Amino acid sequence: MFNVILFGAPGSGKGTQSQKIVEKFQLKHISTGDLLRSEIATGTALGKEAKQFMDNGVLVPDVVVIGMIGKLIENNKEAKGFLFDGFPRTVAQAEALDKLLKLSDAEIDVVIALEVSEEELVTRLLGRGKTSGRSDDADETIIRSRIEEYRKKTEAVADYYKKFNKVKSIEGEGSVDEIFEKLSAIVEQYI
Ligand code: B4P
Repeated sequence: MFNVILFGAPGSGKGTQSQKIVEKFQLKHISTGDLLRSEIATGTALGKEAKQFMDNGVLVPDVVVIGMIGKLIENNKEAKGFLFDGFPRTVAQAEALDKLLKLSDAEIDVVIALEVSEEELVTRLLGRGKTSGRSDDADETIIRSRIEEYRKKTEAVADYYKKFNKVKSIEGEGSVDEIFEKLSAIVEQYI
């Protein structure tokens, strides 16, 4: 089993590149952002709780997100591998993920970090906000809060995996295809 985390700030291209990578390498895509938005769209209790956090640009509590992931890994044991997109976002989530994978005798093989400047992140997210209908993309103040959450809580996740020598960083600015080529070259070293 091959497991990869696509890591980066909000708007760094995780969702965009994940779709291409899972298609090329036949991995199971796990995006906590997509899962939470689907809970909101169907009006579940979990979705109602998550919405309050997401609309304010802050992270959803670890316990909510970790519970969701546990079920998914359990239900997809036959997968060739997982691509985690937007998860883990805190060190507690990273530690929980390691434990969950260990139950299947698996581990994270590589964390690929997309490096993008803050101004480019804001430009991209405001651009997406014009058409996506996502309330967290519509307002620059909320976008800046999300980036601050990333600096305060999520950057430490890269440090956690650096201790195990699992992080590869790539420049996340340039065309979608150029970045995809760089990402694919890294994944090919492991598959
Ligand atoms: P997510 O859904 O994970 O989304 P994201 O970080 O905003 O964006 P992503 O990085 O995937 O977007 P992309 O660049 O592809 O999170 C949303 C919220 O959910 C969080 O704020 C949080 O509240 C909650 N949440 C999710 N996971 C959680 C967790 N584990 N724990 C707690 N809370 C959690 O796309 C951005 C734009 O850039 C697009 O318009 C795209 O077209 C464009 N773009 C992409 N690549 C480009 C390129 N190379 N050049 C130009 N534009 C590009």
